Amino acid sequence: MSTVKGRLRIAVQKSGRLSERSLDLVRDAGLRVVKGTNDLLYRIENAPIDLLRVRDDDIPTFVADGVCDLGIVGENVLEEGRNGGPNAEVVMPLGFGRCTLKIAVPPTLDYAGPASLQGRRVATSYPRVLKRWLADQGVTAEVVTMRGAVEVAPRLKLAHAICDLVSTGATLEANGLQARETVLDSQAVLIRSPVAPEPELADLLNSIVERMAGVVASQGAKYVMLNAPRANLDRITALLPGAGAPTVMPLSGREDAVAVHAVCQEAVFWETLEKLKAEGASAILVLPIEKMM
Ligand code: PRT
Ligand code: ZN
Repeated sequence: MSTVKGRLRIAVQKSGRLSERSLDLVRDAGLRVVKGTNDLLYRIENAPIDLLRVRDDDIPTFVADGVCDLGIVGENVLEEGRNGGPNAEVVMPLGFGRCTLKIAVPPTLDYAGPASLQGRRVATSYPRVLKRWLADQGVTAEVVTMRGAVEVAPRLKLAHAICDLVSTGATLEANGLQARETVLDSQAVLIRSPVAPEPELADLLNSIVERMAGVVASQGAKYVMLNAPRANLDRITALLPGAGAPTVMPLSGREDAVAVHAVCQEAVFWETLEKLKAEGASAILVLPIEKMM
């Protein structure tokens, strides 16, 4: 596959856990996605960009080789793809697709730390990441590579332990396995090719990256407006989570109170509102933020 002249390419997972959220991010960055005749390629209607829809395992290589300019993939897949060749650069974490690569063992294995894996067999779909971790721990174990259904390996006596992705932990529990070590914390990341795009496309590429950064930054962020008694202003602004310098404005006809507007970078919970009220804040409004730059 080679690059198409005059068009940028973004690699996204075709179908799987990251597909929906990846498309949402592309759309939220203002790109209008139209399905092509070909399932592999979606076109962007309002910019010279194509979305290449592939298996997630292929995304790091496509981006590293410059076949795609950007890609959205799990850190776990990116780390597994590292092979000493050219690498895609991580632009930023995207806040979705969170999971943890963990070592899990059946209760029959007496586990007292990584040394308990010495000389044992460990099944995984992430052999490279696991081998690096075992080496860091100074443990020699046999790594059994499985494409899927890793969690059944101990029951089938294929392995003594597993190293697999966990999100809720339900799969481990259903298979009677206990998580013992964290090998890697992962989430979806935006990656960028080390190969520069055609010069005419460089500005477009940077603007897409910037817009995506804006979308990610505004996720979970809220705009908070409230009225505060002057006397408690410091205590009230201290309660606003992740707010930089809030805007403080006079309220007409009221000497004792001011209006406070703030962008809160973190979630605003009911508990926070209750504490604000207890400090005398009133007319509290919490609004979603659509875009931020
Ligand atoms: O077809 P393609 O190769 O593109 O997809 P895939 O089957 O390789 O991957 P997919 O779609 O299952 O996952 C894509 C990415 O989502 C992964 O690479 C991770 O970055 C991320 N992700 C987040 C997860 C999970 N959460 C997750 N829970 N990927 C897999 N799982 C599996 C895990 O392997 C285990 O079997 O879910 C099970 C455990 O889930 P819990 O909730 O029971 O703990
Ligand atoms: Zn995959």
